[in-house]
Amino acid sequence: MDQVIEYGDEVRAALSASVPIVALESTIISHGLPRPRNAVVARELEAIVRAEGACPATVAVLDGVARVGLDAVELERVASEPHMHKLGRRELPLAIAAKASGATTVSATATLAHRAGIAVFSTGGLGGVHRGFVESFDESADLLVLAETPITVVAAGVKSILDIPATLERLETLNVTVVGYATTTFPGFYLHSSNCPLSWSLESPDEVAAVIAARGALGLHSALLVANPVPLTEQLDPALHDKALEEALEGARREGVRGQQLTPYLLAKLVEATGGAALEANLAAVRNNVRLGARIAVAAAR
Ligand code: PSU
Ligand code: MN
Repeated sequence: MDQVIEYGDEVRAALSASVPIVALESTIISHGLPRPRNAVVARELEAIVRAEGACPATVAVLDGVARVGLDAVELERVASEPHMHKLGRRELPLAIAAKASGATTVSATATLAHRAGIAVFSTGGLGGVHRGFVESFDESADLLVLAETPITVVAAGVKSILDIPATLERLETLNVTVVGYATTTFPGFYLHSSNCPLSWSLESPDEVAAVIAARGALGLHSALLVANPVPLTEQLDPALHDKALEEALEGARREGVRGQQLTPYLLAKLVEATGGAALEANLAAVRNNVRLGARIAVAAAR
């Protein structure tokens, strides 16, 4: 097995027994969700995968070791250690060489999961093109990594703090295959729909598995993004969403927040400005994605 990656016991057993595996990112745990709820959520997400007959593989770097599959103590470290780095793919060699610890974003998680031979990865919402891109040039590294990593990512679209139409254009340019799951519009993360139309839609894990097989047969190197909307009954109230987002963006401008801090800042502000409702919608979206990811992994393994 891979020298640079250490596997958790459950993942090692699943790999050798060909049990379907779902990779889970850790930045959402360390930087995206408030403590101590984040530790509870981390365990809950793993339990959802197991309940569907698949094996969870939460990914992080601990003391310079890239880990695919964390035990209970390691998962707790990711949730509670104060100085976890936020690691995109480009930061992986730095963290490993410095024997540092950090949570992996979508770009780093997709990289390590693919290297570990894991086909499916569930998260909340992808990074993408930030509003005001023409001045800041802030576009998440998630997009470019998906362009060159043949993995299937289940996400509730991209975070609504972003410029969604611009992100969809970039996904097209980068040849990332995008398909709606039981929807004909791109999801809006906290919202069921962003109102941006999608050309393609699938209705079942078996249909997604058929697309994964076709992608493999073609030898494509780009990801498949399964855009899975938060259920309508669990979405954030759209009017509240728009108002809170306006406030959060204004706060970031005023305080000059940028770079790696921007996404965690905006997510936290939204939770604050909605009295916690944004957190509940975020969690509903993530749970929904983790469940679908497990069902897709099971279907793809058949
Ligand atoms: N989705 C969430 N919460 C998060 C993130 C996504 O619900 O915290 C994280 C992911 O790890 C994603 C990262 O890869 O934010 C993107 O950060 P940036 O925009 O700095 O690239
Ligand atoms: Mn950025």
